[in-house]
Amino acid sequence: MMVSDKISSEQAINLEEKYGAHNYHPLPVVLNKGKGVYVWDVDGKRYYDFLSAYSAVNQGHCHPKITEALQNQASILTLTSRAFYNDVLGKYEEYVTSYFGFDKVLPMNTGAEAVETAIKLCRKYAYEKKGIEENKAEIIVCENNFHGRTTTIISFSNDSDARENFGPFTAGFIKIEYNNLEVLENTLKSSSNIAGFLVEPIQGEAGVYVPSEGYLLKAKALCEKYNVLFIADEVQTGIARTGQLLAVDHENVKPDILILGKALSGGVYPVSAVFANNEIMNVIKPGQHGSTFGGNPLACAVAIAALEVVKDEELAENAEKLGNLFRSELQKIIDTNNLIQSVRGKGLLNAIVINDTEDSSTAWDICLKLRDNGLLAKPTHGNIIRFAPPLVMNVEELLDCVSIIKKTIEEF
Ligand code: IF1
Repeated sequence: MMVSDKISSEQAINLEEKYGAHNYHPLPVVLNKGKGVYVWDVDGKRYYDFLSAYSAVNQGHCHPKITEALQNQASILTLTSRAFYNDVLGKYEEYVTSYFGFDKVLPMNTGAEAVETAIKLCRKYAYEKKGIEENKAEIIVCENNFHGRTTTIISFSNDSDARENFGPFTAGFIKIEYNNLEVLENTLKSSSNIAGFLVEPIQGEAGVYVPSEGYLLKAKALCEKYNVLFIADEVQTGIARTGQLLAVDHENVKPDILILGKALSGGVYPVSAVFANNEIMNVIKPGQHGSTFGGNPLACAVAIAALEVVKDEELAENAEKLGNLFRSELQKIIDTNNLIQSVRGKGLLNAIVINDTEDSSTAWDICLKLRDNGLLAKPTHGNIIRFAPPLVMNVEELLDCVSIIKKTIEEF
């Protein structure tokens, strides 16, 4: 079969079922086109995308400026490996480091690779600059974290599906309660082998769990006090999603190590990155870390265009404004209907909690109805639905989405 051959939803689903590993359970809808805030299925039905590929498509589907950059670069030079220089990587590195305010960047491809990179960087710095005894470094992480799918990263997950029968696991992580500064300080105090604190500014997979105001700022201050690196995983929260360029910007926190992915490319190509200042980044020397595709010219050209769109179209400001509107409109629905318990989030990273148990199928069933009514969202756990539309949405479209959600909830 050719990529351009037309197939039905049923055929597409059957092909995946037969030939693909069963590592996902997608909502039954088969998409073949995207533009801005919309996606279309193979029958031509149009939907609002309220997932944005887990916040990768913040700039909207197939943004012309980003796809143009991809097409231009694709016909000139796509990959050299880092065995040779290319004429785009340096320009990109200058552009992104100034954009995010760090001395240096280390380019990778996926979020999990960037998290792995940050862990390696943190450990190496601990041994070579802090003098922690070899193989003794520990990194503090949070309960209910999500940082990716590699063997090391699942070693400190507490999701049983993510971990079961994938051991043995990587040592050197201490898991503490999220949003608890007292436990953080006690843990920092408990050992001189602590190298870093790895944290999501808002926990996405946990169900869009926003920590108390001041948590990140105080956690950063504690890390400074105990000379421990503060590592922010902004793979999901970064690039304007929460109403600021970075979620840590809400509290004016500057991480020692910053991890970005997803919307760094506008969802057009896998691009991730780790940022740090010279004192930290310079511990990595040739041969000690890398990736065949990391920093390739295609990725660099796409990422520059994607970041220009974020500034040109003021996506952070728009996410802040529409997020406030979305939560206040949803609150009105909640006030008159007890199917939804609460709405929470920041900017356009939001979730509703359904009045049902975690093992119920209610959130899934609501998502099926939302689909029928023209809006695509995905449950996280049995009773939470994440709402994260592209940030290029306007007020009129957002209100249209609110009425779809209202109608769906009332039908239920
Ligand atoms: C999937 C969740 C979102 C992330 C943070 C690193 C990564 C992610 C904070 C790894 C990835 C994704 C992956 C996606 C589901 C998704 C997700 F539900 F699992 F939590 F976004 F909400 N750090 N998150 O959120 O990035 O290697 O995937 O590029 O299908 O597993 P990656």
